[in-house]
Amino acid sequence: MKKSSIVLVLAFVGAFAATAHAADEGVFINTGDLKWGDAPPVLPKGAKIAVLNGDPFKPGQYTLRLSLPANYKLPPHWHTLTENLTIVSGTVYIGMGDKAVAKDAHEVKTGGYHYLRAKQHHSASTKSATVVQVSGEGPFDIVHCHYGAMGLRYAVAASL
Ligand SMILES: [Cu+2]
Repeated sequence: MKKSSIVLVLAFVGAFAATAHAADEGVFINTGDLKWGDAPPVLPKGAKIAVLNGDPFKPGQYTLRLSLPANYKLPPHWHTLTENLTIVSGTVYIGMGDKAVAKDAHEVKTGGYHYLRAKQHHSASTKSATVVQVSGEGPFDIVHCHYGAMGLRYAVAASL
């Protein structure tokens, strides 16, 4: 089970590496140019991902967007490196710690920003369809706090 999930992640990385832009002359993207695909299986079903710059799964700068449906719940997890989150549309609710407690979540609305230190435990959820932009230094990974919550602990090939 675990092995087959890992293969899926690697296939996903290859697909998006092909669409990642070489930034020699800069990157100029409008919303309509974004190429959306299913997010890797380490994320709960329903999320879409578009890579704007770089390869999020390799060392170096990256920018990606996640499109999350209404009532989406990303269980408690952490990232090896820092994360910058900008809310493009909708609202994301970010809870800190190992348990997702809805009443304690920070509400970050359209245009809002969230910075997360490396390895801070947190969770995220939505009430309506929401698009967030994530940027930072790759490789971007997701490590679930509760092993087995998603059937796969790591989202990035470099961590496997
Ligand atoms: Cu996160």
